[in-house]
Amino acid sequence: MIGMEETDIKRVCIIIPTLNEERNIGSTIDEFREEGFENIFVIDGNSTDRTREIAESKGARVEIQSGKGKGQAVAEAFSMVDSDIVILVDGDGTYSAKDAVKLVEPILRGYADHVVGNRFHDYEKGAFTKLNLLGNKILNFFFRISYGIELYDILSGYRALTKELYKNVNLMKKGFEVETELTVETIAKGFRIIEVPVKYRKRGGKTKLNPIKDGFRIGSTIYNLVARYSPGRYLYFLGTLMVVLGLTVGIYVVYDWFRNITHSLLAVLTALLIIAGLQVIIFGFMGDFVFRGNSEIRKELIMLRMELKELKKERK
Ligand SMILES: Nc1nc2c(ncn2[C@@H]2O[C@H](COP(=O)(O)OP(=O)(O)OP(=O)(O)O)[C@@H](O)[C@H]2O)c(=O)[nH]1
Ligand SMILES: [Mg+2]
Repeated sequence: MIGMEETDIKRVCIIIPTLNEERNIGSTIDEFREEGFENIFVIDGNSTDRTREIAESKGARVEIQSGKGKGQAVAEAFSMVDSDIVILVDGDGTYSAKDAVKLVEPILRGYADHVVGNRFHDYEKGAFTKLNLLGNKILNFFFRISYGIELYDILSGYRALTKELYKNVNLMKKGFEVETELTVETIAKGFRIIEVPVKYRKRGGKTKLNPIKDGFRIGSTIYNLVARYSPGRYLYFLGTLMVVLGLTVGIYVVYDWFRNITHSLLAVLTALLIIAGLQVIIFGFMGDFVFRGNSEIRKELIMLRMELKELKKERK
């Protein structure tokens, strides 16, 4: 394989969550094998078709998840594997194993902890339904304005993560919010995330995703997790709202004052809204400052803990 040594390939585990994917799981595993990956882990959601049988016959390790949902499956898989790097990929045949090297390279070179395959550069006709494409664009836009981070495909199912990261993400969401949560956990804990372009093919077999229900769930997850990344952002918003309101009332007060009409109470309200609003923004700013410092320290502690663990292992 171009760009990856055999020793590097051995450091990678491919994790595939599946639920009734008998149509695609076999070819998905075959493709990764062709690229040289031997460590393949299928976490199955109790499929009622031949998914597990096929995966096992292809030599993958297969486990049945203890709970329900893709999110729970991913969290459980992270606790069961121990490789330096994991690649997370859907078992529906939509991603190409040839792109795996693109995901792993930035990690091997040491400039990312989390690499996401961006599907929007090169997708097959029909791979996204119109609704899914629109929903994806809206959710990514919503993510960018909420977090101020330039990512364009936060819901991609194809990504690579370092051990430091996947052993330390806190995954509470059970379903299709898992990609959002993985992304937010990465930036909240101070790890580096980047995107690389990947191919995206049309799905064979039935989707498990409900675009409306899951779309809204993902949207509310993006909003609800803002506090994990930056608690101050809520306050920026509130403060800005107060200042804008204050300015609006203020303009009215000044306008009338030129016409010799005085609104004393409204003038007081204007001053209060603007001053309080500015204070709320400053509180948000200070809150963020403290939070970011903590997040740096947390990251350092995580690294230290991992290094200690490795040391202990070596001693044994
Ligand atoms: N273990 C497990 N896997 C699941 C579960 N739900 C979905 N999956 C798998 O997660 C992967 C992604 O699910 P998809 O239905 O393809 O969802 P999607 O990729 O967001 O949507 P599409 O664009 O329709 O493909 C697939 O490999 C599914 O089989 C679940 O509850 N448990
Ligand atoms: Mg899919």
